[in-house]
Amino acid sequence: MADTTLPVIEGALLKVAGDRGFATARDRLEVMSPQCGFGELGTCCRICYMGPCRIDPFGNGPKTGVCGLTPDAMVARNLLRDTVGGTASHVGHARHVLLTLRDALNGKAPYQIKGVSKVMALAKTFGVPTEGREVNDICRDLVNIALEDFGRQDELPNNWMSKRAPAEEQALWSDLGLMYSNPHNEIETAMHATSMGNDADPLSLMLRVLKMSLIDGWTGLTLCVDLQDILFGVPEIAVTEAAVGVLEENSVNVAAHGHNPVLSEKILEWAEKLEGDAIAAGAERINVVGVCCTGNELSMRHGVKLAAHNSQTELILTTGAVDAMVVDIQCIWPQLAQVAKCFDTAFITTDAMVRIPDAIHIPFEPHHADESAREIVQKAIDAFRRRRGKPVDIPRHKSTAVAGLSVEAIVDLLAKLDAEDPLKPVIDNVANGNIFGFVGVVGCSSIKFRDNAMTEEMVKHLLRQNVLVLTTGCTAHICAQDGLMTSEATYRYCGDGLKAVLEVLGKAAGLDGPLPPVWHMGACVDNSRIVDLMVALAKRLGVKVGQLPAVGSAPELVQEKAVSIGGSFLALGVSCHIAPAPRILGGPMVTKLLTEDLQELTGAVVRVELEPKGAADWMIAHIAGKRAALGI
Ligand code: BF8
Repeated sequence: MADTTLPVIEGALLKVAGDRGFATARDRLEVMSPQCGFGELGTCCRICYMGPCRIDPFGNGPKTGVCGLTPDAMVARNLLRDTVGGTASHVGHARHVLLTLRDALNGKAPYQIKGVSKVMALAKTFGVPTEGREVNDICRDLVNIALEDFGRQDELPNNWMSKRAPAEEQALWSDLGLMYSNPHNEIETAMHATSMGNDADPLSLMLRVLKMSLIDGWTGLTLCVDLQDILFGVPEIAVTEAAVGVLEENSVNVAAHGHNPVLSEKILEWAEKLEGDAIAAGAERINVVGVCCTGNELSMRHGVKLAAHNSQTELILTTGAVDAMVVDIQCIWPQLAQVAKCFDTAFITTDAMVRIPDAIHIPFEPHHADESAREIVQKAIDAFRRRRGKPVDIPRHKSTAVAGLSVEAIVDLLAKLDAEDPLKPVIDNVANGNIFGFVGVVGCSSIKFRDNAMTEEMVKHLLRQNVLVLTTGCTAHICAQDGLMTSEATYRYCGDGLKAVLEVLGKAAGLDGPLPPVWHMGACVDNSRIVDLMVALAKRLGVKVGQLPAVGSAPELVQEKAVSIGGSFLALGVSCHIAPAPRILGGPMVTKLLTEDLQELTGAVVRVELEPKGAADWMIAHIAGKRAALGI
């Protein structure tokens, strides 16, 4: 990147790794560069064994694959497989939570229902009777409705989508043939359609991309989050801290990394239960810290401190201060086991799907959650015993951060201003321009963009223009580490209109200052919370979601999951900024479809901007267009 504004925390972490002689992902990327141009354009196909085929759309080489597949079909097919990868990850996570909830209700898994209010709200949505019934019975009905979605073969609309998604948008999706029934069947169909000799029509393939993304949105995210809230509680506003400085030299540091709170909630519980053992081992306490999305889950519900986002995971291990890193699913770099080995850190995998050479594998499944969690925390205490007296190097940087902004927490807060009509203060301030618009800044942290602080800089440009930023995933870590989830950030970065609104909200929340301008709404699955908030605002205004002055942005895309999440925003009519470019540029028709013509289908477009200011400027202009269309 031309501009180097390396965030101070990254700088400190890279110095520790360098001082201690570790090569990092940056070094591995450098050796790898330049990366494959065909891959970047999306015109590399290795689906059949007549290939691999490579099309250079700008040169004089082959214009189709050996089978005659066109570049547009090739990029669309590859994009669909990316989307399947993302959707399968979230749907798998959702199903695991569903089965855990079912087993908990049947007394076969040691979890209790903590989100009674969520059970009641969902019962209303799904028409489940509540009068005179036990919470667990109501919940069993909800579980059965969810289970039906995973088993049905009748092609009737998916329960969760048809009851949770807004009706007008569903009518559009129905017209476009995007409604779905059983998510598993659709994942199978998409893999089948993209295997050699099936769908070769780029438009048909791109509609499949949108359909797969909707499955991600309504089953992978919404169903998952609804059920997680039932099991673990609906997040409430809480103050936490973020960045590597949350590690404590004299405590047993347990880093929970991955995505699924079914594991991390138990680790937290057993860390409390085994505190005495840790003290007996010479530690001050057990310090559970959060990494990536499971960290976000813990910070949202318990105020657990956030240690690192994805591109910092290997770096925090080089401090030598992490006694155990326990991981579940998704975004776990194999390299972590190698770094852990150098420090005698207990790097513990727990899911049969995530086996990594040199890791300690302790199978964790909900039926025996307590036994496994106890063993894992015990391993951390043992590792602390071995670490005592050895040098650690923990950069002191950290920031306070406000987390826990679930839609329910936001509405509760707004109800203090207007109990009858909680969304009215927001609507009024959007109408008068104090809130110019909303951007959901979501997704990953990428070493390709960290050196110019892409996310932080882009967010600051948005705040100056009175845009409220909603965030999840690793971008939430980035914002938290940079102090963007503090009252000071409101004073320092926001335009006057947004500052005034946040001052009123901060007072209502009982904070010492204004509410922060970047709202931590959770993990990547919690993007459904951003959607829920937008749906509620649109409903209150009587418009479609796509008409709101709102945009999505994934400024540091890494994972397939971010692709399918982006697709779910597009299907809702919410335009998305993205960096780097998705791997479609070798297909001119697909590129035009996503950047222009999609406007005619769903009302949304994709925009690639690689620099923070360019990205913010485009979003501001796009929001201005939406405002003008609304007449505000
Ligand atoms: O689901 S933001 S790098 S940790 S994919 Fe992964 Fe990306 Fe981080 Fe969470 Ni989301």
